[in-house]
Amino acid sequence: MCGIFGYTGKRVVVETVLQGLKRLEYRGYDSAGIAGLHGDQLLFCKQVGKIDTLQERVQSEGMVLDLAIAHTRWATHGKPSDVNAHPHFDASGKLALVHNGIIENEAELKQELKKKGIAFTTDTDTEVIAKLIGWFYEGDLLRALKTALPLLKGAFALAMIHEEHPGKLIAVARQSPLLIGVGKGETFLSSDANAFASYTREVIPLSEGEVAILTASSIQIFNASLEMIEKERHELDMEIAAPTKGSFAHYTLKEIFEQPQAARNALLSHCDEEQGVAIFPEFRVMPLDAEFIQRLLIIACGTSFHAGLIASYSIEEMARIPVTVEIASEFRYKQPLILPGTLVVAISQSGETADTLAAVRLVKAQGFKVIGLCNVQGSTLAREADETIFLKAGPEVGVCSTKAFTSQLTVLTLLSLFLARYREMSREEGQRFIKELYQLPNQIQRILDQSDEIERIAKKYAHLSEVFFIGRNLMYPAALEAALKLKEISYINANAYPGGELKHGPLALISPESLLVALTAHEPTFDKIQSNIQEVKARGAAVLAICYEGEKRLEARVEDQLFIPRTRGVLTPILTTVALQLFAYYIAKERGASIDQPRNLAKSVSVE
Ligand code: F1P
Repeated sequence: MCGIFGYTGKRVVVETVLQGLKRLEYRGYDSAGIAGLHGDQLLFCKQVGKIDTLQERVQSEGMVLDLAIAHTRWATHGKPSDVNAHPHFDASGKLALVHNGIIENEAELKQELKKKGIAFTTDTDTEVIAKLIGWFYEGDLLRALKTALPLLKGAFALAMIHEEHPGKLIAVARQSPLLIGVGKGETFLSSDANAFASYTREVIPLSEGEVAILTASSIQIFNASLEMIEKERHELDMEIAAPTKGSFAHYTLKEIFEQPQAARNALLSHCDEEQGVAIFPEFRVMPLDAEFIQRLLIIACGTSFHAGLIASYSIEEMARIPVTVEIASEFRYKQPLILPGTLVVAISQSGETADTLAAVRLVKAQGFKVIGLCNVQGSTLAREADETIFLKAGPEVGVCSTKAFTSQLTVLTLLSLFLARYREMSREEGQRFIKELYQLPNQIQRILDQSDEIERIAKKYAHLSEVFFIGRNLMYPAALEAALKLKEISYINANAYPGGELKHGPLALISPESLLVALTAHEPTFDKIQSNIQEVKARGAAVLAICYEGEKRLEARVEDQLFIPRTRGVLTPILTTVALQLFAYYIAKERGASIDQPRNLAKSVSVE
């Protein structure tokens, strides 16, 4: 997490840097800070809170800089506070540094430095880096880095400036994203190319311990051994329209309402209606040799993991291919056994989730090819995967994933169709499937049209402190996602269980103060989930059932019902999710929560 932005060039530096930083606020928003050089003077400003507050202060102080680095923080070491906000400084106060990542051996290093008489003023691991580089500095920054960097354990990206090196931005990246934007007479540095894409399209990503020394008109890059190297420039082909909320109260609500279009975009150019098959024209080199695929391994975290879980049901049901879904942060530490014939799919909205990327590297090191499923062009996953399918959902700003999730499901359903057609599914069945897929955008719209009713029900339950979700079959992972959404944005303790598991423990928690949300729109397990509802009702809890339109069997048995259009089983999680996203949104709104930027979270989880 954390966002880094740097700039040197002819624009108004403070404004340019803060504008860039704002586009990185999704990476964390506990505190923000800026440091720069004015002549040979190092100036800085940092404080707890969001970038707007920093901007007001910087403007009121009339800060003017020749070049600058800036940071938006998601706290790892040390609580969010003015003192822990970046930049941090070496002992001389001449070096200012901002950091994204975690230094795993910060305690040992701090100890060592303290023994040498260096005093620390913050609780951060970042201050250790600054003090360490400062300790080795004798006038040559590169030389100091050569000694200091090998002592740091962990993944990190750094940007720094030094009073004795005017005109220079120094950048370092080891397994954390940091990209140089090459302009005409100006140079940018950012954790995400999107933040400078409106100024320049030419990009050099740093990686594997590389160091860069940047001026407005020159770029020098060194490998981890600090030998000068040449790096290729890439041309960005991402859209650059800055996202706005439009008439919506929150980005999250806007993004929920963008789902019909996002589904259309995900389907676009992926269906051959004539052949009743899905196609993936974006693959550059790797043919998807469906005949040879014997099993799938899906790797992801958070909401993307839930998308993978749901897909495992649809792929197994439709294509009869076994699928394993792994949480990347667990997978990478378990010495995984990957069998020949495995197609690996890594899912990540941001393409920057550190654990997912580490899992991808592990899989590739074992000689397997990886397909990335991601929303952000130019992201690390897009660069490192052998092939990438882009969701084309448009930028997702709200920290909780909404439209990207349903787009992931849509694309994964296409993958299920693709694999199924190479197995048993007939062309006619494939054609029927595509017809149903094409109805998705309108069906999603029909749920959005019920937002007033969903808000009414949400208000009724907004005071609760605990909510249970149940589902069976692929509605179980859909329940997991619904519970995650509610807890992320409303801070209600929400948990999801497979319907059959209630009796194995969770029923003990049910009381007349509980709400059970039952995901019932799955015909094969309807009777069973109905029995689960009865068991919960017998303990006095209220029940909200998510049902197919026209469902009468539950009318007299539950307090509330929300209806979704009837569709094929494997597509139902998408529709159920949209209804429950709105439910979570309106509960959070009623509780006055910070919906777009929930406490303690960030959009891109770039630390392990
Ligand atoms: C995974 C994820 C998101 C979640 C939040 C934190 O990110 O858990 O699902 O909404 O933003 O990160 P990604 O790998 O899909 O980008």
